[in-house]
Amino acid sequence: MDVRAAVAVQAGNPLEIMTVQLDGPREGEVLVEIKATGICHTDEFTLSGADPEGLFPAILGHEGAGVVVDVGKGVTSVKKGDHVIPLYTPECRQCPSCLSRKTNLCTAIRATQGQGLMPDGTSRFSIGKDKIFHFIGCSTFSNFTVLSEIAVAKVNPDAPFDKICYIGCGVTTGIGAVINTAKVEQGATAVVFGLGGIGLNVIQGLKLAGADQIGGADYTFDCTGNTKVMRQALEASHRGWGKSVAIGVAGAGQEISTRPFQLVTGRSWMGTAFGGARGRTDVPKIVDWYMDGKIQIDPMITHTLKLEDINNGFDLMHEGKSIRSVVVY
Ligand code: 022
Ligand code: ZN
Repeated sequence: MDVRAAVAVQAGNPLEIMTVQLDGPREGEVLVEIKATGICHTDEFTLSGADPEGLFPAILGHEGAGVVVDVGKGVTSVKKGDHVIPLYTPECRQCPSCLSRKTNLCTAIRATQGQGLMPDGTSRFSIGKDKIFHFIGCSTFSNFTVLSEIAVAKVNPDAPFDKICYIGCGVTTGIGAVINTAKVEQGATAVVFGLGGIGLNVIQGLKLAGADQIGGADYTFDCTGNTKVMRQALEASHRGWGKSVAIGVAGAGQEISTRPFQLVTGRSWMGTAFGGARGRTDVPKIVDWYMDGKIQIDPMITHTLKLEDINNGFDLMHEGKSIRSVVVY
């Protein structure tokens, strides 16, 4: 079928809005009509060419929400009409990582996902004879995309797509880092470095966790991806028990450092991907928290754009003028 997509043709160039071909879902896959997608710094990082694993041409985007319109053979967990959020961290519930209960980093389709391909080693997107790569198993900068069944979370159908798409990355990453990774307790104090689309969600996670004061330092969170800030965050955490969580994605080949003294005096340095959230289990709960008014999303969505204007969303991010831009199809 023909679909409309913003294609990352070449590193460093703006996205090109075009019609591309999408094959239907194969075994274990679902076809999803994407209704809205956020624009995240990780899309920008890949588009810029700074990510050595970035593949081109590709359809970027990983913060989406939409409706299942077709399912491949053997798909049982979702059906046509279900509302879903794509997951760049899937949850198969069968691999050693999922069974360990100690990590959210499912390995079931990790290898092909990193190669921009579906689990059978092929791409569903093409222009004529040329294949276009998928991006971290999502490719939400297209009005339709094919996803692995284990990489979709079925969510409350009453929830608005243009808000809950943000739960596909920033909201879950920020709140999850507090609840799942740091395990912040009532009355704790915390410092958050970097108050963008993720840092603000760390703050609302801290509120949920009952943190006493966002300004002390039992827990610190880096939401910048800057390795100097990561060091400051560790060293700003409390002697004896401080925990510092790296959330920001640093450039390829960068290293972090501190004096071992900082660690032997009881500080812990940790990191998190997708807030330690188990996608199919935790994402629907976060959507319900939003619908129940337990968390906020609307005030952080500063701009809403059409697909044709997606490059303006990247400009707003560069200029520091947006927290989140959302493309509505
Ligand atoms: C997305 N991220 C941050 C903001 N938007 C983000 C954060 C962390 C990762 C990916 C994206 C991440 C951390 C650790 C890993 N990834 C490796 C996980 C693993 O090896 O199992 C990561 C993920 C997916 C991909 C690459 C790196 C990919 O599909 N290419 C989760
Ligand atoms: Zn993201």
